[in-house]
Amino acid sequence: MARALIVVDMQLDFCPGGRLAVAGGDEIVAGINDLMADFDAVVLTQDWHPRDHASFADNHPGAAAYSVVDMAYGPQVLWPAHCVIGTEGAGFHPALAADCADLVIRKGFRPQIDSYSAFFENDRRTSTGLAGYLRDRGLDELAFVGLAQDFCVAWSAIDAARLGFRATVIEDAARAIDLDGSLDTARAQMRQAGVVLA
Ligand code: VGL
Ligand code: ZN
Repeated sequence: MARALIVVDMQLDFCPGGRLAVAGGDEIVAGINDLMADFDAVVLTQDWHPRDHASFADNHPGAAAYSVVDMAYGPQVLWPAHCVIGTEGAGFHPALAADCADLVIRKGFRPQIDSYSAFFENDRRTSTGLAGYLRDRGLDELAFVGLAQDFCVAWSAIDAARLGFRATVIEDAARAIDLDGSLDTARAQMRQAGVVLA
């Protein structure tokens, strides 16, 4: 039984002052750093979008940020442009102990598909390769922290549970966007999928 800490999207654009800021996003950095020592492995995810990414409202003339459109793979929230490849906002929060990570997994780099989950892109089929990495290393118990609890953290934890990993979300070390009750919905869906909320 080996345990991995999966640190989701602790990037400047998701912290106060960033382009898709999550309230209190920077408050959890120190706690996440402290948690790292308790795990056999640390994986960071990094939201990593080309400028022409289909999840950006800017790339849909006339569409408002936070509206929902139908993509080939289903409904997609349109976000303000964020985590553009190579920009400062796509970088990790400078206080995050990113040097302690064994693996950094980037997601959302295909222009036409968003990727909330650390395991699958939003078409639910295109794999990021993370499950194979974890299985090869015998990491079967996963704890999720980071941003945002109701999107990337939740989708990652639900996929983990469905893939047969033991999945926990450490809620003290996560913060949510909370769009139209999305945090309550995500918490219910996580419980339903067998994710432990700690
Ligand atoms: C996220 C929206 C768009 C997240 C990423 O990290 O939760 N949310 N891209
Ligand atoms: Zn994104």
